Amino acid sequence: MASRSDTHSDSTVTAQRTHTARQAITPELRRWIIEQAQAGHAAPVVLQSMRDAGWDEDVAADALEITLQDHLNELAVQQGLPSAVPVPEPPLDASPSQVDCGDRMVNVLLAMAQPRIVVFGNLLSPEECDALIADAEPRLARSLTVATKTGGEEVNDDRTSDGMFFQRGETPLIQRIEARIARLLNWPIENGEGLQVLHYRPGAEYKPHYDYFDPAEPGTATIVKRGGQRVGTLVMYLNTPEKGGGTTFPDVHVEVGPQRGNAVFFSYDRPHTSTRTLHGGAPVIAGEKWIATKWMREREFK
Ligand code: PD2
Ligand code: ZN
Repeated sequence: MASRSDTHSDSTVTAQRTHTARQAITPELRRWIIEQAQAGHAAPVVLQSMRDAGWDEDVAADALEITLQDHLNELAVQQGLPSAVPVPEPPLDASPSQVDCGDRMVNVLLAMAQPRIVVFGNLLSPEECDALIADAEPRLARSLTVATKTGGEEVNDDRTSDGMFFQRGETPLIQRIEARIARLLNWPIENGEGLQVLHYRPGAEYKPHYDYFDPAEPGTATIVKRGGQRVGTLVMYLNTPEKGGGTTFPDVHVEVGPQRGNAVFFSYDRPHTSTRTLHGGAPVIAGEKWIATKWMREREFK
């Protein structure tokens, strides 16, 4: 495959290819692909058959992926799961070591498919981390979480940190970071909630939880009127705690070590445990921990 260096042309090419693939998926092709999968033929074998029949490799791969994903989604919905929706996604198709975010090259340190987790290095400079902490510190209060029972906010014993929210675009620094994140994750700035800064002291933690709003809770309908569901989370580490304070994903036994300037991203295409995005902030054992979190919604968060 051609190597591509610019992220804008990268996403344009991907979008065109996906469009071509969607157009090419006739009902007959769709039926044939599903039959191949049901007969136990692995994706590379099916792809080779399509190439032998004259298909362009990229378009065939996209058609295969789209068809199988749509089919899996239909099966999931038939079983009562909420429907899958588009999610933020960094441009990692060509396995780049870095993503050009306009004003900064961000390193890709780890990428996991299921659950979708990507760890980034060098997202924020040390000066940006220090400035976020300094701007947030005078405004900290005991953290509240969204109360899905009522749609309001509440103090939560599972989250023993202090926190505050910046308004979206509140300062030039926040604007710069939000624009960088939008490029990194291919997701509109307008769909992001305001940046939240959290401070954990020794012993403080954030017990495992999901970031989406539980559709079974009575307050969720009110919460999602503003921007829809949450579909992605970016946790940015503003300092390096001495011991403890990792971000854990208990379903897959993964722990991300907090390092100043780095970040962990994860997405969830339906508000359901099948996304395996249960995650928590492990207790800080020594030192303190500062993070900034950007949650992304389906639509504009006004
Ligand atoms: O502090 C963390 O690592 C953490 C863990 C779980 C942050 C969040 N969730 C969050 O901000 O949603
Ligand atoms: Zn969380």
